[in-house]
Parts: sequence; C-alpha cells; structure tokens
Amino acid sequence: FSTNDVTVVFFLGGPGSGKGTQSSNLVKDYGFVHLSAGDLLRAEQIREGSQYGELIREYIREGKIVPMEVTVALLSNAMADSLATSPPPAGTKARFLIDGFPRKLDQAVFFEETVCPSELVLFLDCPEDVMESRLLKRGETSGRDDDNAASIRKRFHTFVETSMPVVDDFQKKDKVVSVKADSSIEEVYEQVKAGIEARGL
Ligand code: UP5
Ligand code: MG
Repeated sequence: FSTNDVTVVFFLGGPGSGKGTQSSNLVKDYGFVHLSAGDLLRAEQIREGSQYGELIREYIREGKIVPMEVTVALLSNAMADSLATSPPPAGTKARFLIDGFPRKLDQAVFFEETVCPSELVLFLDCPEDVMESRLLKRGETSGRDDDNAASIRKRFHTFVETSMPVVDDFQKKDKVVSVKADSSIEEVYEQVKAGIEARGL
C-alpha cells in the first residue's frame, strides 16, 4: 500500500497504562483501525504452523521485546489486510492506531522507513504502582502469561530502560500528546480526545 493512503498514530505507555482500553473508545469515535502489537504477537504465538510460537511465548513471559522483524511483518500484513477488506471511503485516508509499538528505538526507525512514518504519538503517563495493581487484578482472570508479579516486574524494567527512550525521542520531534493516565477511564479519555483534537486529528 502507499503511505499516502494511511495515517499512523502510535499509542504508547507502560504495561497496564490503559492503551487497549482507550483504543476501543478511539475506534468508536474516530474511525481508527486498532492494531495491538501484543495482540498480534499472542495470535501468532498460538497460530498452528507458526515457526515463532515458542520464541514469542518465551519473550512475552520474560517481558522482553520480540525481534522486530516478526512484529513489523505482523503489523504491516494486518494493515494491508485491513486496507484490502475494508478500504476507507474514496478520498479519505485509513487511520491506524498502533498500540504498544514501537518499543525500541531501532523499531521506530525501521517501521517509519520501511512501512509508514507516524503522524502523532499518543502517550499514557501512569505511575508504576497504579499499573501494577491494575495488572495484578487483571491477572486474576486474563489468562495472560505475563500478568504475574515476576513478569510484571520484568515488563516495567524493559519499559523504563528500552521503551521510554522511544517516547523521549518522539518528544524531541514534538510528536507526542502526553496524557496522565491514573484517573478514571472516562477522565483519561476526555484528555485523550482533547489532546488529539488539538493536533487536528
Ligand atoms: N484499566 C485501564 N484503564 C484504567 C483506568 N483508567 N482506571 C482503572 N482501571 C483501568 O488495561 C490494563 C487493565 O487496567 C485492564 O484490566 C483495564 O480494565 C484496567 P489495558 O487497557 O489492557 O492496558 P494496556 O496498556 O493495554 O496494558 P497491556 O498489559 O496490554 O500493556 P503491555 O504494553 O504490557 O502489553 P502488550 O500486549 O502491548 O505487550 C505484551 C508483550 O508483548 C510485551 O511485554 C513484549 O514482550 C511483547 N511485545 C513485543 O515484543 N513487541 C511489541 O511491539 C509489542 C509487544
Ligand atoms: Mg494492551
């Protein structure tokens, strides 16, 4: 597909900051197509015949970042599929909300060079203790391999060491809309809306 036909917004924030939750709102109100890198990896992990199943399982449990070739291929395939099955109305661009990616500087560069540059980066800023209690609570029912105390600690470490530098880099380029994410779902969403509308999206 041509990058002229799509608008890409990256949606970043720590584990449990609320990316998935807020994405549903944004899909409803702004016509975004939501692509969660984590969801795509979990689907690939259980896909029959996948050569990456074991690798993905191991990386996710350890809170490590899966080699980007795998993730970028899943994302760009999902974008192409979406454009093929539900193309945007004539004269409009498809809007992709890419949740939980890029998580490492080289991934950001690689994606923007080989797939599509981003228009904006939406960042949910949430204290670790709030994210931790949300994830432990979700872990009671989520069935996610990484919603346990040990994996959560590793995910936080990776986020601080490896993923925050991506946000900081986009901030230097003035592409970030940052929203405090420790209030209610509704309150966070009001801030998200105000932030992206101020940027003309
Ligand atoms: N909740 C949400 N908002 C709330 C609010 N305002 N008030 C009260 N509760 C709130 O929310 C988490 C929980 O909190 C839910 O129970 C929700 O109801 C509640 P959610 O919206 O799911 O938060 P989210 O930020 O999406 O959390 P998630 O756990 O999905 O974040 P991660 O970034 O950790 O997970 P992801 O799926 O993106 O990645 C998982 C792993 O995949 C990574 O650790 C990594 O190993 C791998 N990965 C890669 O290797 N590469 C990638 O590019 C992407 C992922
Ligand atoms: Mg999520």
